[in-house]
Amino acid sequence: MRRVRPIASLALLALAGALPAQTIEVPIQPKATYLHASANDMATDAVAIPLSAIPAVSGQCLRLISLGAMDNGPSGDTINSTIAVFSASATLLDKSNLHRVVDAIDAGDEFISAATLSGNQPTDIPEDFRVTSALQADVVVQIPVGATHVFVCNHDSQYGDNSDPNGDHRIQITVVGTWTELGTGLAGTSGVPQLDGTGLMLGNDPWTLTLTDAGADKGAWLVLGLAEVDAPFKGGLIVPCVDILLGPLSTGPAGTISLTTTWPAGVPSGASVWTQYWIQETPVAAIFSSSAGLKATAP
Ligand SMILES: [Ca+2]
Ligand SMILES: [Ca+2]
Ligand SMILES: [Ca+2]
Repeated sequence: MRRVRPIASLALLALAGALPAQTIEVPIQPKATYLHASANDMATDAVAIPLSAIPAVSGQCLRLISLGAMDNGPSGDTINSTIAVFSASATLLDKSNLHRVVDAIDAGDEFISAATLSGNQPTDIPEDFRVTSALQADVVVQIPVGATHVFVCNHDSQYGDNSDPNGDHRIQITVVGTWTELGTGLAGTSGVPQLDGTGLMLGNDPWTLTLTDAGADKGAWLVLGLAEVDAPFKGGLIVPCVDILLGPLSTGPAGTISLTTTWPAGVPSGASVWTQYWIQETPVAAIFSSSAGLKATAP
C-alpha cells in the first residue's frame, strides 16, 4: 500500500513518485454527500476540493477515479460507487435542500441519482456525473468555464450507516491531455470526414487517431504539425503546419483509418500537436475532402 502523509486541511494524500505531477488523492468520507439526504439520515457534508490544489483550470481535462472501497451498511467494505460535480464555489447548502451545490456547473454525462431510502425523496441534480462504478473504472471530463471546485461523494441512498474500516477509499484526480477540434473540415462525396483522438497524453500510453466517414477505398494523407497555420488549400483549410505527411493510406472498404502510437514521456506541459486528414476524392483529379483539424495538448 502506498505511504501517505497529510497535506493541509484537506489531508490530500501524498503523491507517490510514480504518479504524474498534476495528481492529487483525497479521502472520500463514507457518510459525506452533496446530494439531498433525509432528515433521519445522519449524512455529513461533502468537502469541496479546490481545483487549485491539483492544480488545474477551466478547459483542462481531468481523469477522476475512485480507489479502494467503503462499507455501505449491508455489503461490507466492498463498495466503490462515486459521483462528482463541478462548482464555482465551495458552498454547500444544508442536506434538507435538493439543489445543495448552489453554484454547480454542468459537465460530463448526466448521472441520475437514486431517491433516499428513507422517505423515497428525490436527490437528482442535473449537473453531476458518474466517476466510478462496477461498470465504469473512471471518467475523463473537461473542467467547465467558471469552475473552481469539485465535489466528490459516494452514490448511496442512505449515508449514516456507511463506514470505511480500513480508510482506503479515496478519489484520485489527474490532469490529462486535451483534444480540441479546429475548423469544420471540407465535405467530400461521403460528407465531412470525421477525425477523433483518444489518449490521456500522460506519457508512454496509447495515442490513437481515428478517421471515419471518409468514403470507401480512397487515398488519405495524415498531416502532423507542431504549429497551426490554417492555410487555404483546395477549397478548404490546412490546419497543421505540414511537418510530417503520412500517406497515401487507404480508407479501406469501411472508409476508416485508425492509427495508434505511443505518446512520448517528457512532453512539456501545454505542448501541442496539430493533426488533420486529407482525402483524395478521385484518383484522376486533384479534388480533396478533409477532416477538421484536431489539436492534442499535453497536460
Ligand atoms: Ca475501505
Ligand atoms: Ca448506506
Ligand atoms: Ca444527476
